[in-house]
Amino acid sequence: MTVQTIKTTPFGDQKPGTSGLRKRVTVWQQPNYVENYIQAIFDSLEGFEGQTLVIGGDGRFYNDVAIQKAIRIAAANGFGKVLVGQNGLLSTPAASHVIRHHKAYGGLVLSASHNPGGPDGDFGIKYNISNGGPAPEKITDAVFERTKVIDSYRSVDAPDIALGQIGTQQVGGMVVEVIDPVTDYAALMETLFDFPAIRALFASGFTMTFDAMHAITGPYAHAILEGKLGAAKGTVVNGTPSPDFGKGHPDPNLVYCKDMFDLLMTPEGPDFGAASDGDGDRNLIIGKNRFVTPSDSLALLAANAHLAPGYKAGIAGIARSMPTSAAADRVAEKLGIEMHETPTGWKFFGNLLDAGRVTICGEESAGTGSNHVREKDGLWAVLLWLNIIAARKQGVDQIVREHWATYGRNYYTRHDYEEVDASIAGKLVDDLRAQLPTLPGKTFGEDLQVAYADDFTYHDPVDGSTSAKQGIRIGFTDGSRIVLRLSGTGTVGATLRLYLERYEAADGRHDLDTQLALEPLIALSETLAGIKQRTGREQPSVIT
Ligand code: VG1
Ligand code: CO
Repeated sequence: MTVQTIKTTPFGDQKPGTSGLRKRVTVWQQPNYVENYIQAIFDSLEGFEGQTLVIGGDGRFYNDVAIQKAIRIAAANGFGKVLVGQNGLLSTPAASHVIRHHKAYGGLVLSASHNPGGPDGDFGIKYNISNGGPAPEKITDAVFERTKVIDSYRSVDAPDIALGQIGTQQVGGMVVEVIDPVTDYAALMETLFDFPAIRALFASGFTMTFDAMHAITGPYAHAILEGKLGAAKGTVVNGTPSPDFGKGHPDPNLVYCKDMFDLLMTPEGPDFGAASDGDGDRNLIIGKNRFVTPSDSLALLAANAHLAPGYKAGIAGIARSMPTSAAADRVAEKLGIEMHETPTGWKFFGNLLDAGRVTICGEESAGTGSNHVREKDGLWAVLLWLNIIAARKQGVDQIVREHWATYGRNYYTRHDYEEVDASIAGKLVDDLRAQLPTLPGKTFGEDLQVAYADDFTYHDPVDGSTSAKQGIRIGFTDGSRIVLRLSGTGTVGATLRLYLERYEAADGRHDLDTQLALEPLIALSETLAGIKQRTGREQPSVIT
């Protein structure tokens, strides 16, 4: 094998965000852009000679091109083996499982998740470590530093791998094994959930629709829901991955899954609806006449997890990202288990999961998962919901209502302002941060008294690391919260995310319209931050 060392010059913009490096496809298409980034990752790692690297992506445009480059660079850098999903496909949770199951050194996950794909869309690359989870900040910071000074990368002169062909091939001295992307993952799901009970549920006439959004979960959902669990053919819709997601936006929320929501609100509709995003790590859950907010879903899954065989011994603890509602905190309190609040992004859950301190984690952005992998997992959440429905013999609406009647309800919404001018957004956050010391003790309106106001700093209890400036929190004495932060996954301008929460006790009113219930907080956040006034936007781009 002849390793070539090829000269290159650095790009200034290869800073990984909340979940890897995400850019417009046209940015990735610049000569050496992919090569620089992958070489910078390998330059930031040690001891991988002869080890296994997992590679797979969500099938979006440029996936195949980037994978061929990655394989050659891996060979030239001395990896012993690459495991790659057939046709370059692996959902993000499946990639996490494959890394763990095959004891790989790490993996490259190629995706821009819920962002649109295609020649004008987004593409991304993320590095995951041997526990199967996203690299911690220590590594992503090192990668960024390396990208600023990189002057060469290594590759081998070898033909493309036949990604469609299951089995073993060679690139230079390195073995490349093309694996079925679904098999290992489906087997794992079977160990966690009561498949016979879910099969019986479908056999009894229970109906569901699962929208794969033309993205990665199609093959997984076909194999598991329709194949192993006997859901009717046609349960999975938009189930063939396409490079541009059928020109859609593979983000499973009420904006992009409006048709499914409407269907679930009609008497003729199915009993249960779910969807997942571009790379398969998010989930949307809608029961008949009942949308479940992701924050509530986290709390409900944690409270009922023991009904599934994989969690029958109970859960060790729960972690949620800071902007996620405190609904799960009440479950943890009742169960007498640990509760952790972490910054946004799954990489912050890894240490807690590895240390066995938490079993279930979740984010308000439609991400839930457990210690079975080190990524959030869309289909896992759907299967746990099905397991709970089968075990409790109740519909989603009834399960949700009983939960609120026990724990109270956390009304919750997120308002996103997308593609805002970055300097306006930055100044807005800076100005709000400057006001924070003056807020505690102040009362707004009749009864909104500020209990604390800060910019969230996380102290990782496992490795002692600190992550500062993770988002502004303004908490009130009645448990309400206003949270504001800038997105770390956008590719154009800045996205402002405003998160609002209000607690209503177990014997309180649980049937209010969410936006109305949160109206005083929405108005107060405009007074404090002035998003509409400063950006000139009349409305948020997305309300979840
Ligand atoms: C968003 C979400 C965050 C999630 C991240 C990656 O990040 O808010 O909760 O972990 O996307 O999800 P940000 O920085 O834009 O708010 V995915 O499905 O892109 O891997
Ligand atoms: Co995703």
